[in-house]
Amino acid sequence: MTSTVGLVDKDDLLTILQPDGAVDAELDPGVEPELALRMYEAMVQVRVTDDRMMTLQRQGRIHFYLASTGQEACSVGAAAALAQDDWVVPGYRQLGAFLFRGVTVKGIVAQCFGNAWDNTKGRQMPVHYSFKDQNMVSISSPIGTQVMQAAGVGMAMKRKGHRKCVMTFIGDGGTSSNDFHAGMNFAAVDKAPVIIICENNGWAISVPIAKQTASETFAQKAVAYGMPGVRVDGNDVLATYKATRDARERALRGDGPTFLEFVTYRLAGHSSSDDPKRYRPESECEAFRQKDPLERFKAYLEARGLWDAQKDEALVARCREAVNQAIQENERVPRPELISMFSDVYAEMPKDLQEALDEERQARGEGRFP
Ligand SMILES: Cc1ncc(C[n+]2csc(CCOP(=O)(O)OP(=O)(O)O)c2C)c(N)n1
Ligand SMILES: [Mg+2]
Repeated sequence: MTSTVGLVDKDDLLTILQPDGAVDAELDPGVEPELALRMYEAMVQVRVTDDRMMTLQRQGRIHFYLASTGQEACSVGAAAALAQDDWVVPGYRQLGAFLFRGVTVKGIVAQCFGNAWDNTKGRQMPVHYSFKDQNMVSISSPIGTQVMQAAGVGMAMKRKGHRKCVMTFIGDGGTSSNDFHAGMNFAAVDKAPVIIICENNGWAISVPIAKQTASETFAQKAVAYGMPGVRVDGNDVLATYKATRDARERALRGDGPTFLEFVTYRLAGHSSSDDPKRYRPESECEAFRQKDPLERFKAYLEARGLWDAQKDEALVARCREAVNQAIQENERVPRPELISMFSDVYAEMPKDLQEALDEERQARGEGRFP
């Protein structure tokens, strides 16, 4: 299969899927029908979940949300290229990776409510998921830190002789952080099995990429660290899948890390606290709406005879039902037990913590938050 390494300049862009669903035969990763359908279903579930959860935030039923609308092909394509025992150090726009790796919509919604079903026990901001069973570590809010964490995980894997890899995500804005540079350097010097994906969505809240970097592309940064870089069409799920699969093969061969720039666009606001109309023209979004990753992949599935309008309608309805049911169930779940605030840190609770807990219990009556 044709090598994709070295596509780092501004005219380079690994693209496999055409807007009409046609495929570049030379680059086609040959995804089996079952996997292709799983990928599409995850992408639709992300779109529908984001839409519903954003409305929930506007209704005041959760206090924060962050969507990945327009970027679904990045997380899903990359996650589909991994094995289940690989590890992921995610950022906050990786709902697709969580769902693809088997996290349930119910678990996602619980975390956004911060209730007793939330496995982070209400200690994290909404959308800052962590699912141990899926080898997905807790999302760190300070941007860039994921790259250092992933470099460390990869270095540990190498020392333990594990034949697996770790994948991490960062935004275009995150590449200006110290941790990005330190993580890239450690991973490359150590030849650690790490895949670093930069989702270049054009913006870091209100800062455009022209003000973020003087490099012509983000992929070029890989060259300076001595690792392969690839500039990938992030709205083409076959391209994100293939680039990640190739990077994983290199990592498992012992050839070290790869840096992938997924060129995409953030169609929604940065988060529920942001209004993008204040800093960017609507026409910019329109250009990317024409490159919708879902429409493109749907056209491919239809061209392969795997999909039609009726199946699509049924899938969207199923995805809506999944999220609506998850909300209904989660809204009835109480807050985490008071004791959870004091647990998980020490094997045996120290005296001062025990006293604080007793005081809280006395002040609040029963063992729950009021
Ligand atoms: C170290 C640090 N500085 C600032 C912030 C506040 N902040 C949160 S997201 C963000 C922008 C990130 O942009 P980008 O990396 O492009 O990711 P995107 O949101 O576009 O996916 C900023 C500045 C933070 N979380 N951490
Ligand atoms: Mg960005």
